Order: sequence, then structure tokens, then C-alpha cells
Amino acid sequence: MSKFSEWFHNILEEAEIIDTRYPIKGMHVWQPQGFKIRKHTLSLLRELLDEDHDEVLFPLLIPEDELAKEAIHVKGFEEEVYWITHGGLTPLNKKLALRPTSETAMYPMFPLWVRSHTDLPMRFYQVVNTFRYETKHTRPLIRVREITTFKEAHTIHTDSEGARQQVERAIEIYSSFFDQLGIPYVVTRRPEWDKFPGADYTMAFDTLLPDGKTLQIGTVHNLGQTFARTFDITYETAEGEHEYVYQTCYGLSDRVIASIIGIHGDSSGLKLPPIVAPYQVVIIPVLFKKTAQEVLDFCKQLQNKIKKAGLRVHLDDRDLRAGKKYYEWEMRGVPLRLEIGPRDIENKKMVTLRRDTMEKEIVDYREDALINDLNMILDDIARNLKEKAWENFQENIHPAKTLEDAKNIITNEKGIVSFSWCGDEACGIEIEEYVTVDILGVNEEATEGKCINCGKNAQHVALLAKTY
Ligand code: PR8
Repeated sequence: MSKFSEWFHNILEEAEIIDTRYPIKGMHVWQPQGFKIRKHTLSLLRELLDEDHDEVLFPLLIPEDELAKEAIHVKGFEEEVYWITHGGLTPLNKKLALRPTSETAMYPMFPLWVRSHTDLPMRFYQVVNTFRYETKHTRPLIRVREITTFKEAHTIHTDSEGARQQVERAIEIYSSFFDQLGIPYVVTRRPEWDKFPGADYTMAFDTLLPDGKTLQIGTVHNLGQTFARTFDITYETAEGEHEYVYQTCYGLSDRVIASIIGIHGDSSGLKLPPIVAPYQVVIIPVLFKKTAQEVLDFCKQLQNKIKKAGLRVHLDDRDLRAGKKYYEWEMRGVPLRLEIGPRDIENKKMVTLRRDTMEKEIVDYREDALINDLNMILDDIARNLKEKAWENFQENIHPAKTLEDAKNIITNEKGIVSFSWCGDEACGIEIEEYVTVDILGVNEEATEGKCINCGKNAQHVALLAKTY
């Protein structure tokens, strides 16, 4: 187990994010702390999607014949599908699949919903659990067999331009989502051999975990008319003709939480961005026998005031050593700690500790400006976490001039290699075989230079990396 894997497993357990002891491989239990982070992450995404998507909820089970209808799609998933074969003791006439994703659950319904060009575009999303019998090594939140927070969007358009624009829009939405979580990413167009089964093309977000491996944290697929033809999804044009629709779909998973934990955390534990922290502020009263009641009363009032302003705040008045409390809240990643003792109350001061920098400060307790002061610190914590994460991400993107170079970087350094590529599939596969890692995809057009492998004119700047 790498140092990072060990850290990651330990922190999931110690911070009570998820319990990995559930007796099915790749399926885990969300514990209260983890569930709260999950909830806040979801509400951030819902806020973004609700602007122009409608939330829906489709059944978990997909009939075998529907799943099998789209040949390329089913081929891509056939080794990963869990099947239900019995209802009680009775064998089912038709096997039922646990959704590995919901195209084949949703798209048989779309012909019933889509009528006229005036109905389009339609944009739906759902947040569900999906099941994939992953054969690669499973890891909590990163490669699971039950994805418990599958956020999938599906859109329908009259023309290919509409679908193309929706792909761009989805990239914007996901970028904004990751930006608010301070997660750095690169967006690439996946190579042909690595696109979503059934898609015309796939755009993917990758981030970098501290062990130097990239993690695909989101994908946006342009489905063209492939599924429309299979499921006969048509609309009536203004001229009264029937045409097939164009579709896109995009999704995120539990990996978002894995990135929040893995990217921001340090040896003392989690460092949560305020936007998803279960508690954004924790108040620790400094208690001495004589003044205990007075300090507690003050802290309770303070807690109410902060709570009323809409911040998530906790007063830790347990009868424990302060050091033990500090350790615990640092490990759990609470962004801001306030320590308040009798002298502070007297002098109108408070002690603040920022989890991102671990800087302790004695600041003025400004009764009237308190909420504003706290919000400023929380905003600065979010900004700083994001900045640090991006700095580290960018430092770990290395350009390579030759194949040798690329291989050396992958072997001796961490991170992502950028290189010039002709874009040819056979050439790409040769590169992957030589370097022994995956090409993530291409992220910009090349204006000059030669392909790192075949020497032909380069068409793209491409990226490769060790991946999860
Ligand atoms: C779709 N259909 O399904 P996608 N554990 C954790 N996260 C995972 C796993 C896993 N085993 N497998 C994939 N992911 C499309 C789009 C509806 C929505 C994550 O796309 O198969 C990856 O981050 O690419 C991936 O980007 C995302 O789920 C969507 O899965």
C-alpha cells in the first residue's frame, strides 16, 4: 500500500467518513461525518444543475432486453453488470440488471416524453446509486462496486450543435463545481479507444492525488444520435417531419469526495473547504473552575449568533482536555476554531486557528462585525486551499520532448506528462505500450512540432499519466 493509500484509509476511518468493514467488497457505509460532507457537496451541485435541469428519479432495475438494445453500450458494460435472476424462489422470465448507469433505464421512456421540437431541449438529472462489478482493485470512494452518489445528467436536443453546446455548458458547470471545492483539474478529450461506450466523444476531468496518480473525477459525453436510433427517440420538426434527437450525458461520482479528502488533507487529517464542512466553525471554551459558567454562557450566545447567521457552528463543551479537542477537530478538518477564555471575554478578544495554515491569531471580538469577520476568514480559507491545490497540480505537469523523456518522468517523478501527438490511434497505442501508462486525452490543438512517437506533424498537445 502506498503512503497515500495508507493515509487515505486511516483518515476515512478516523474521521468517521465511511466504514469499509461492510461484508461486501467495494460497498461501504456512509457514517455521519461523511454523510454530511456528501450532503453539502450534493447541494452545491444541485444548485448549479437546478438552474436549467429538472431532477427526476428512475428505477434501479433495467430489463435485460432494454440493456441489450444498444450493442456498443452493452458490450462496454457486460462484464460489470450485476443481475437479478429470481423474485423470491421464482426464476424471473426476464433477468433484471442493477443499473450500471441509466441510459437504458431512461431512454426507453424518452420516446413517450419527446413529441415536438417545442419540447426541446430537455435536461434531466438524478442522484442515485449505481452498481458496477469492477474487476480492478477496489478502493473506498475511488473505485467502488456500489457508487452511492452517482450524479448523472441526460439531455435531449434537436440538432448536433445543441448537443455540442450542451457539452460545453456541462464542462462549465462541472468546472464551477470543482472550483468551489478547490479541486484542480484538467479537461481532455479522451482518445477514441477510451470513450464512453456508445458516445461520439467523451470529455473528461482528471485531477491528481498526492501519490502522483490521476483520478478521473467527471465525464461529459456527446452521444450524437446513437441512442436516439436505438430507442427510436424522435421529434416533430416545425415542418412536420420526424427526426432523431441528439443527446448528451454527464456524470460525477463518490470520487468527488475522495478528491476533497485526498487533495486538501495533510498529516494532521482533513482540511475541508468551508462550503462542504459539516462544521465550519468550532468554539472551544477555555474553562477554569471559577469562571466556567460565565465563559460557557458567553460561548452559547456566540454559538447562537453564528448559527442564526447561517453558518454551521459547534460548541465543544465536553469535559475533556483542550488538547484532545484540538486534535480531534483538526483531524476532522473544521476550517476555523475559536478559543475563548475569561481573559478574552474581558479584553474583547478571541483566539482563531485556521486549519488551512494552522496559524493562531488573537483578534478583536467585534460584536457588530463578528459574522462579517468570520465570513472573511472562511472565504480566505477556501481561496487559499484552492490556490495551494492548483499550485501543486501545475507543478506536477511536465512537458516531454521525447518518448524516453516521457518514460523517465513517469518512472522518476510524480504527475502528468504533456507531449505533442499526431492523434493517430495506432501511434497512441504504441505510446501507451512504451510508456506503460494511459494517454488521458488531448487538451489543445498543437500549432507546431512533431509527434513524440512517429515524427509526423503534431495535431494535439496530449497528456499521459499513471491513473487510478
Ligand atoms: C457515465 N452515464 O456513466 P462514466 N467508482 C467510483 N467512481 C466511478 C466508478 C467506480 N467504480 N466508475 C466510474 N466512476 C455516463 C455519464 C451517465 C452519466 C465515475 O459515465 O461511466 C468516474 O469519475 O464515465 C466517471 O467520470 C463518472 O463516474 C461517470 O461515469
